[in-house]
Amino acid sequence: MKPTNLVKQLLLFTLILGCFFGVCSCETNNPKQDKTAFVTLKQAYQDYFPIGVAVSPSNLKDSLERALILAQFSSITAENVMKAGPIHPEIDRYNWEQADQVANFARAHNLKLRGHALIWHQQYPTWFFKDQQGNQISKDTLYARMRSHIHTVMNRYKDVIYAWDVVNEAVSDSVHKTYRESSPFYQIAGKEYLVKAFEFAKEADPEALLYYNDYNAVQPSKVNRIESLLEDLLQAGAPIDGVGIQGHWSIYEPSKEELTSALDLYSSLGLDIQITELDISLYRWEKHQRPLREGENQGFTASLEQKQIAQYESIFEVFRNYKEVITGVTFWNLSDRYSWLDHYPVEGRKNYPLLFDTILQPKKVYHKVVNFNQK
Ligand code: 9MR
Repeated sequence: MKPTNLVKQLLLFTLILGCFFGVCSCETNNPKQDKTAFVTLKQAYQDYFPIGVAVSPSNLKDSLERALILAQFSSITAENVMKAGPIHPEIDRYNWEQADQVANFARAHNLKLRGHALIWHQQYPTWFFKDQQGNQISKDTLYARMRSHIHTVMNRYKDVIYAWDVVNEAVSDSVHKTYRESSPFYQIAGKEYLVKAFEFAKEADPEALLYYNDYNAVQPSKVNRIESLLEDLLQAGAPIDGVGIQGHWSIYEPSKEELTSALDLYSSLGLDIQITELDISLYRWEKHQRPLREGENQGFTASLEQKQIAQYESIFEVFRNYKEVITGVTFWNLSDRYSWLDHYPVEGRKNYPLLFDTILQPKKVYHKVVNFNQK
């Protein structure tokens, strides 16, 4: 065995014995903590909601990451490989390989699988909106393409995907507009495309739960716009089951009050709620990409860590109180080894937004999230 493999095997062994069954990394001087230290996320929340994680095929190939996923989570979402761009690169060609790897992993290990995402103005294939001459297609052609895409993808994973993000991020970033009018879907069909997307999804798999999914979904300035969109859908009779609150939050927001009032509002519409893309950034939310500023890459300081602990404790307390309306909580990425926030909105600004550290060990905040009964 090569030394690197030996090191890997040893780490895997410690991870399995230690983190998953509680002998290594907890606050071992505290006997009270020891008693429950073996609890995993999925065990701690089994009476509340499934705990999920967004994965890539490379997570599933890495033996340590794979073990961590299996030990801690009861649900997965494909981070990228089921989006229209990767999965349907040409009009008459689907690329199933990577999406199948995620689906087969869920099938083999009996994990719940969320489908992400059927209709989105990003990561779509360029052919989707153009005819052979490169001109914009008509509304009827758009609907035919949407229908065929939605049916084909949903049919393939019907046996394993229980919930789909049917439409993603269709609300405008401007406070003056409800709909994202720059979306090619909107430009061709207006807001009716959302209703069609839900109708096609319902036809394809009447059993699947169908969600509208968005970011900043508890931010006071956006909640009302998402509410208008949802009301439009409900009024038009769209078969929507729930709303996905992405949960790309930070140590600065949201407050408990913002979170609870958004949960109250969405559930008052009769919709189910899932937290679909949770992470707690060390930095404030910014929409636009920009270069790194000097001194900005401060690392994971003790003070930031305390703020992150406080924020995770606060939001999970709310989640637990709302277990009747929240039917799933999914983290966006597995550990601080890699997060999309290492690249966005500032390329190269390392972030530490998750419960596991860069070598996949549970962080202090992990213990706070699982040992909530010990307060
Ligand atoms: O995490 C995803 C990242 O790898 C992709 O580059 C990016 C492309 O836009 O999409 C990220 O996931 C997004 C998700 O699909 C929808 N909500 C926002 C997520 C973070 O951007």
